[in-house]
Amino acid sequence: MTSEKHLLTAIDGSVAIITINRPKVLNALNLELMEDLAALLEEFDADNQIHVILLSGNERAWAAGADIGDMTTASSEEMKKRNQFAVWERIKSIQKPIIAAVSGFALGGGCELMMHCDIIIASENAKLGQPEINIGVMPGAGGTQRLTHAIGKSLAMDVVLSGRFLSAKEALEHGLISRVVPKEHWFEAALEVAKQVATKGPIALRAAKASVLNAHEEHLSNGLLEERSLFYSLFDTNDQTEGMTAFVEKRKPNFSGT
Ligand code: CO8
Repeated sequence: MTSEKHLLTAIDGSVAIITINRPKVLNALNLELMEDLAALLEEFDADNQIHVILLSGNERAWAAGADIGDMTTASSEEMKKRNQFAVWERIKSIQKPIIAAVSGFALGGGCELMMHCDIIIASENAKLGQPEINIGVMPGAGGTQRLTHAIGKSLAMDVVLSGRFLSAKEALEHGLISRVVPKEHWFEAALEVAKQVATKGPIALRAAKASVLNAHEEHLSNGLLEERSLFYSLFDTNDQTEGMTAFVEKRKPNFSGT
């Protein structure tokens, strides 16, 4: 399997477990990882022995976002050519339930990936947010849409515009995540939920997932396209280059508004 390095897999009964494994960069999501993740999800989606997929990170990070180093000098045209969102569409199309086991940081693209999952089990230490604004851009993989849908306009604006992180407790209170579990056994608790869901009828599981998603997908499409277009446009600004370069150089950005 091409994904051995940055994605680990295991099978527990009818639960497939995928672990994001780039701990040195807090599981930052580069394109290669995302391609392999989509391929693995599709593989498990087509496997009759698998009923539920559990997607996990490590204790310190679920995923701290898209890999900033990959985008620092990219122009809007280059970003469009990369067509990175095709892979997110594939993840969106997975029919079996995906359960997220989240500990530590779930930020930016990491938070967006988390929101593509169907049940989100978070450790009490989880820190969730869309801090793209700190590096001169905005969410691009559905963050402004799914977050707003989940927690409402006022708090979503706060999170997206201030870049602040939500605690697991706050996220639970506002409906972003499904359950908060003790940090000592966050993974086991999520696996337990996955195993329990996996005992249900697989056909009914797929139908129920599709139906719940239908409750808001209809309104999602236009919002996602508009978000993507705005996200791309920011890659023609000096503030994007400065914001991302500052992160890589470990200094505060000096935004010029150009
Ligand atoms: N990309 C690349 N490297 C990262 C990222 C990232 N997103 N996050 C952390 N790292 C690296 C750090 O550079 C550092 O590397 P090194 O040890 O080589 O210096 C290592 O991970 C550990 O990080 P820190 O030393 O910064 O750890 P701290 O505990 O001090 O801070 C934080 C943890 C707060 C999570 C901090 O690392 C941080 O702010 N990270 C960036 C968070 C962020 O801005 N995420 C959004 C990224 S942009 C995005 O996701 C856009 C998505 C658009 C859709 C996808 C389409 C492409």
